[in-house]
Amino acid sequence: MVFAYIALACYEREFAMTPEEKFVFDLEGYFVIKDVLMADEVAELNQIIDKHNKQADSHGGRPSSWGEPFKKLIDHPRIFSCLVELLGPYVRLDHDYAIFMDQSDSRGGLHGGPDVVGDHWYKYRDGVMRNGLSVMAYALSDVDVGSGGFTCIPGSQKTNFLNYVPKEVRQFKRDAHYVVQPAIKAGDVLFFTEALIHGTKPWTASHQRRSLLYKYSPGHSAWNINYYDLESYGELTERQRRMLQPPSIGRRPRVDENLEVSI
Ligand SMILES: O=C(O)CCC(=O)C(=O)O
Repeated sequence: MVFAYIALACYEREFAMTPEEKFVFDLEGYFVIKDVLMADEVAELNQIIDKHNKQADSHGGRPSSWGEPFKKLIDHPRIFSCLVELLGPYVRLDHDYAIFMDQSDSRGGLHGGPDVVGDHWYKYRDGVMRNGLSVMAYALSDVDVGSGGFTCIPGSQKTNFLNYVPKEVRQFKRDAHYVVQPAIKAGDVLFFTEALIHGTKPWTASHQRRSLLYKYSPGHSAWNINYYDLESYGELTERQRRMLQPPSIGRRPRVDENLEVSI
């Protein structure tokens, strides 16, 4: 087990954020991590959703509790180093839900932004980036430019004029050059800070949009009022156990070290 952890740590180090990814995230407030899931893994998740008729949003409960392949996404090796880099070594999973959209479905307009609620923030100091509530959104179907879905104002995590975004732009009634709807492939993960102004453009593609949103907070804070019931998850790794803890400062173990368990 100790060896397994050392091997995992070495493997994950390979996925540390590159200087270019850090540059892009600091500049734009989001970035796409390519090919986190292979085609067969995406297919497996979609099959479970179809077979068990899993529902989105609050009707469907938490995807992290939909079975082992979904539980693995909490701290998938490809995203883990980014989480520690951007939310710190006490990062916790705050809540998770799915968004499924069929053609013509719409949801809310642009929202979020720096300091809108206490938990939406982005800070940089001395080479270190930190965020409040932030999202790893796993795409389970392709999103082309123009299909709709996740939309944002790149760089707005640092805006000083949050309330100056016109209402008609926020509601997608008028296009603006500074509003972007990025393309994402099934298996990619889009990371964004909730300090970014973002929202959901109506879905125009004929296939269903499927996105799993795993939302993380620094260890000392919470956005959601409901904490995870660890007992309902069956077997968890020590790292997952730490990441599902309710928020605290005192007696909080780091998620990235001293994970050895007896052999
Ligand atoms: O992925 C999306 O459609 C946007 C999600 C969103 O608005 C949010 O996480 O607050």
